[in-house]
Amino acid sequence: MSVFKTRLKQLEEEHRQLLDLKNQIIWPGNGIYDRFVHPVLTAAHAPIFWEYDLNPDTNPFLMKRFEINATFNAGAIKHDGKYLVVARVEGSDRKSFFAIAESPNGVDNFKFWDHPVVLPENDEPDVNVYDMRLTKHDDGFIYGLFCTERKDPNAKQGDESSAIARCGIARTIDLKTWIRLADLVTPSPQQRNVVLHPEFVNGKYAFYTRPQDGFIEPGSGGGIGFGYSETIDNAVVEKEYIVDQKHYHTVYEVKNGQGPAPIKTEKGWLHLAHGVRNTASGLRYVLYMFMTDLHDLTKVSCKPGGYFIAPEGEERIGDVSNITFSNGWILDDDGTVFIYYASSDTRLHVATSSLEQLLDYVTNTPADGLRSAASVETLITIIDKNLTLIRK
Ligand code: M1P
Repeated sequence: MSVFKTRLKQLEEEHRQLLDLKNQIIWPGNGIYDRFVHPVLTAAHAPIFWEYDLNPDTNPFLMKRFEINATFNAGAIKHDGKYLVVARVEGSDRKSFFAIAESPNGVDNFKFWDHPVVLPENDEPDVNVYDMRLTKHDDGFIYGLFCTERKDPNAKQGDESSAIARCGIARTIDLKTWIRLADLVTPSPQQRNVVLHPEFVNGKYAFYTRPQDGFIEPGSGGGIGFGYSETIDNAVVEKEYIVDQKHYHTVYEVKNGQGPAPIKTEKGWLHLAHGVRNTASGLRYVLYMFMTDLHDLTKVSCKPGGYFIAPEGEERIGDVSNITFSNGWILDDDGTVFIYYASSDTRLHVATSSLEQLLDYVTNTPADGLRSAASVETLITIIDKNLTLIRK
């Protein structure tokens, strides 16, 4: 057998084994959610026919012709009984694009659809697109809001890294054909992590935003904002109300951002977000949760202190290390919640929980007391209650 055929056979066998791999819960967990042994999506999940030219005449060495570097930050939705993620797929050229992978159960056997998403461009072409949040809106469409990045036209000569981030908007019915709408207009010079609220609010479209002064540095921005637009076709948010601010000496000290669209519950809207702080080894991204009032979407009604998910073990290492990021979750009919989170801008994982557990977590976990002494006080309350119970 030729080297070409031998290698191809081996590649196909390894790929098949990866896609067939069953995932297992890591016990005993923390009672809030379960982590799983294997990531659900990695660069190695990319179909062989994406990366290689499979014609021995034009590719006798069976070389990769289009290398996939990473698959991470994915929007998520249950559609036609399948668990779908719209992953940020990044090639070795650093460009990201979107591709859908589906699983029969939400925790393993994710398989990419044959083709990536063909996202129409508008008049000002995107240089890079990433981090799509999916929202099934009351108006009947599924929306994908994502970051569109373009070079800063005012960058000084020689500055090849300054960029402008805006919120791109596309909509679909079947997740196959996408219609591109105008980018969202807001008062902030930079926007990432923009999410469409699933319901009309007083007849208007409502958006979670993240105002920011610079591409990386939030400056006077940071914080999860909220605003309204009369239309979605040429959406304009004239005023951003800050719902959840960055705060000194917390896990969201430098900046934060809404994760997926919030989930409506009897007690309020359940939110998953990421918080960022700076350390000697760079920015650290963790996930945290909070709840907003059913009748006042700008009012935080509950907020546990600290992080919900932080990078652990191999999750800590990747292209941009020490990062957990989530922009997709699925609430299933039986109350199971599938939380898709990426680690270190490299791979995608799932954690499973239930609405009941998440509501318990959000409403009963002590808030951040914002001082060491307050943390000690909280801890002593827990210890003393437990000691009374144990020694009874
Ligand atoms: O590299 C970490 C994350 O950085 C950005 O998030 P934020 O806008 O909150 O800083 C995004 O580029 C995100 O994709 C990335 O995971």
